[in-house]
Amino acid sequence: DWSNNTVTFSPPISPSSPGEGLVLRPLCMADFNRGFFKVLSQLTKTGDVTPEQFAKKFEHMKSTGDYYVIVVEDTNMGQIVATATLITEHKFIHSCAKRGRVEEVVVSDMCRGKQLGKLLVTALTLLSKKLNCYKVTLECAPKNVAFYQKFGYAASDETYMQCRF
Ligand code: 16G
Repeated sequence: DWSNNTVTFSPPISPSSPGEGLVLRPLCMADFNRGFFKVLSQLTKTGDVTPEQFAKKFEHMKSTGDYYVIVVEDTNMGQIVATATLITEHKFIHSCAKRGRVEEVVVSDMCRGKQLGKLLVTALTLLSKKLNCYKVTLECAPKNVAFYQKFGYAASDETYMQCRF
């Protein structure tokens, strides 16, 4: 069982079979024209990103080897319907370990109820383990805490702080 038994899928979808007419794969350049930003805009402000800006940023991310941006495409529509990213951050601590960060988990409102969020988070959490991250973390809205708990995430006694510009 690919998902390591604790998380169950019914119907039994998996990364290689995410559902009828759907495919799960890494982000590619052409996804700019498949509504990738439209999906991201359901999470937060994306700004008006040009194709050139997207290409430059994406090339940079790929060159680091630390960005695992995955998408679900509706192949009939040729549209991205969900996305999530795993980033590995390099550390000196923990014997020069890596820490995983799960970011930008979004499922299009058109595609809710298909277990896609569950699929993406399970896949990236397992990937972080495979990549030998000593921990994997995420920030989420209070209403999503119960969702992430299903995958083994727990609130820590550390406080998340930020300084916004
Ligand atoms: C959520 C996202 C985070 C994203 C942030 C954007 C998950 C698990 N968390 O916290 O990755 O960067 O929203 O919000 O998807 P912001 O625009 O207020 O920074």
